[in-house]
Amino acid sequence: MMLADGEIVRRFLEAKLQVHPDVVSYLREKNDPHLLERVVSGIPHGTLVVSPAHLPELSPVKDGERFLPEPDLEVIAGRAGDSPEKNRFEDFFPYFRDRYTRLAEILRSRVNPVPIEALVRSTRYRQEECMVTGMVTGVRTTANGHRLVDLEDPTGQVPVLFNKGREGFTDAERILPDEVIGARGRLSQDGRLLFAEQLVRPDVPLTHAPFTSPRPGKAVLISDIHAGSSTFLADAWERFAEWLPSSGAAYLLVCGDLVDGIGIYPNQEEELVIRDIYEQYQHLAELMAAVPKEIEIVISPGNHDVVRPSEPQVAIPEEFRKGFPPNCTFVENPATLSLQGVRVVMYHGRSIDDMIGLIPRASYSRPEEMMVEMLERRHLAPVYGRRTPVSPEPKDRLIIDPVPEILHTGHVHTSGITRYRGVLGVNAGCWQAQTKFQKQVNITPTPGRAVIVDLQTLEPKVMDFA
Ligand code: D5M
Ligand code: FE
Ligand code: ZN
Repeated sequence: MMLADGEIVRRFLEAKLQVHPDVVSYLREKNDPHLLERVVSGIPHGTLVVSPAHLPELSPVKDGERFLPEPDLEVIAGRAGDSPEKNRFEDFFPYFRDRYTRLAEILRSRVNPVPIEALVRSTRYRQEECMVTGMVTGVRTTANGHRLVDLEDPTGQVPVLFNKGREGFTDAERILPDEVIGARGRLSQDGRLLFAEQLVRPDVPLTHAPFTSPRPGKAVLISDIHAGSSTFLADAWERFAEWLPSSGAAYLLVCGDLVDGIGIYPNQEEELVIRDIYEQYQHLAELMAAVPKEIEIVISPGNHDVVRPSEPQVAIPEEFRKGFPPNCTFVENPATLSLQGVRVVMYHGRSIDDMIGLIPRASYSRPEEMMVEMLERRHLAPVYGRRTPVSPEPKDRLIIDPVPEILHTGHVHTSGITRYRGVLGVNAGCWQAQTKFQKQVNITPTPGRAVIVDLQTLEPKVMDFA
């Protein structure tokens, strides 16, 4: 006996549900009364119309079949328009206070701090074990190889010494200026120095259990297209664009350096094939228009883009968005997205340069390690005022909170993947061959790669189109 359309519709109406014609024809084709019952009973409360999007989580549907899940994209932070186009804030005191307060709050689950003023003023704490939290206002390595830190909280400042003989000293070797840390230790007899026994970073909780999507969905992560550059790898991109429709991806995330820009470095004209900034974005628009329209594209800027360099960088302005298809969403740098509930922090990654310069044994060939450094500090750009310009807004938008499922960066043009306490870190690489500058400083890029992540398992796969 065949299931008739009328019967199917009636069954839904009994359950006070309307039903999309595609769902009716799907169920008719399947001709399975049990499947019909499963669908009806599995629809969430409050649903008015049953659409094809309801089906995949109820019955296993393979990618490439007619009923692909509908994309479910939400921008949680860093929506276009969130930040001012020009730097509005000059006072960095509120910025640092917010950074300290929020990171110290995260530390509070593991550190029970004494205000630094009380610590140094009162004789009560002399040679007692105690804890402090503070921002690193200065850090150096002593002649004997120890790490000496100036630690400051809103009440005062104290020097903290991390002995190189302590087990796990590499954590203190990596202390960066401006990061917020906790320290447990004993105060010297004169009360002028804290001998640290333990360093505590805000970090990702050990109990962090990443969310995974209950229904199928995949996201493709890329960055650093550098449209307009003479070193843009059109052939590799072509192969990527040919693969994309069959990838099963519902999302494409592009993490900055969309175009090569103009006037970014001296004599850049010599390395451009498109010398007009509008035309560079036009070219990018053409590349995006060739992406299947069912794929939601999220585009955030980087240091080569047309917006203010200080972070958070605003979304690409309207006047440069002509010709982009409607499936493009422009966001800020950084931005936090939800893809079917899986949270992704997109951050171009300029701070990686600063961290590689300051952290012993760090390398451009392993950008994933710097993503771990970010997660440990719960901050995308811990070092203030070097090569990463930050707009000192009253709320520090570069703090990593909440902890996402995926951290997506770019900028260094080398690919790297890591998993840290359940968080997947991805740097896909770039679409630009080695530039003259990178040759001079010995940066060997890994161009032509995309990373596809399964949102049900958070498993990444590197695709090489070079
Ligand atoms: O940066 C690509 C990579 O090259 C990134 O790791 C920084 C490095 N780079 C590029 N230009 C410079 C200059 N002028 N100084 C130092 N390091 C640089 P991208 O953002 O694509 O240019
Ligand atoms: Fe780049
Ligand atoms: Zn960059």
